Amino acid sequence: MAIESIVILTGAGISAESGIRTFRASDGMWENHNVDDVATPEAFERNPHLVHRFYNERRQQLLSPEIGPNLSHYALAELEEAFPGNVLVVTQNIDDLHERAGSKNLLHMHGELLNVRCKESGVIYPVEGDAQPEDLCPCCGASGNLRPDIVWFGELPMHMQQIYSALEACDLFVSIGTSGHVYPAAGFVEVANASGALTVELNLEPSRVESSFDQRIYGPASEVVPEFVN
Ligand code: BV8
Repeated sequence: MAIESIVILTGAGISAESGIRTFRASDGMWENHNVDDVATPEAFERNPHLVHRFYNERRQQLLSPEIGPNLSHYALAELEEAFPGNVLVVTQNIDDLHERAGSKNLLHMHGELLNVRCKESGVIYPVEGDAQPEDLCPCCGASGNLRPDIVWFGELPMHMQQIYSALEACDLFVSIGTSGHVYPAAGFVEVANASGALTVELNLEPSRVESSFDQRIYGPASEVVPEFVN
């Protein structure tokens, strides 16, 4: 079967070797923060300072000089450049490492750490430093309206229409560095299977949905991804 369209789903595992902690590893950041305290709309209503601080800490880490794309991010950007067909990266990650490695055809389904969003208008603004609840929103001039541009638990992920169309049309679906805990992302492999695509899991260890894949290759992303792509 000629491969003309590839969809690649990435999760926290692809950024692990760049120094960004995953969610469910032993040292995962959820350990010192309960998801319900920092990653739900209710948490933000209840304690916007805590939630902004949680994302400010992660933004500062992402912007620190020692954090950068690893070989797997570059391999995906090179694949997009070299492949004659279509390559779409759908990332659950909120970091900008795919962008820094050169990926262009990229969708952040869970939002972006380097942005904030006006709760009222939905307008998105880049943020470099720390964001605070008191910050005045540029579009409505009010404070308290700017929230992290993040999809929290219980919120609808972004770009879902475009993602499902791409999954239904793809010949190859590759999942990289995700544990298969979080839906709807963990269900994408089933959509790809239903559309007749070849499905491959590249991960450090079997994910929760490993049995849904046609092929599975395990090892660190910085080794396994460049090998798979080349
Ligand atoms: C929604 C932003 C509905 C926040 C995130 C019961 C059953 C099914 C679903 C649900 C349920 N109860 C609730 C739900 C829905 C819920 C959900 O799935 N909950 C789970 C936990 C049970 N989902 C939602 O709420 C989603 N929304 O369903 O909306 C709806 C419908 C209509 C209208 C309105 C609403 C929204 C989910 C998005 C939540 N936001 N992120 C933030 O980042 O702060 S999710 C968060 O988890 C991150 O985005 C992360 O990417 C994502 C998934 O985690 P992974 O990426 O997989 O990371 P993890 O640590 O788990 O795994 C890392 C993997 O990498 C491991 O497998 C490891 O082995 C591997 N690895 C490690 N090192 C390496 C490596 N691999 C390769 N190389 C290495 N070096």
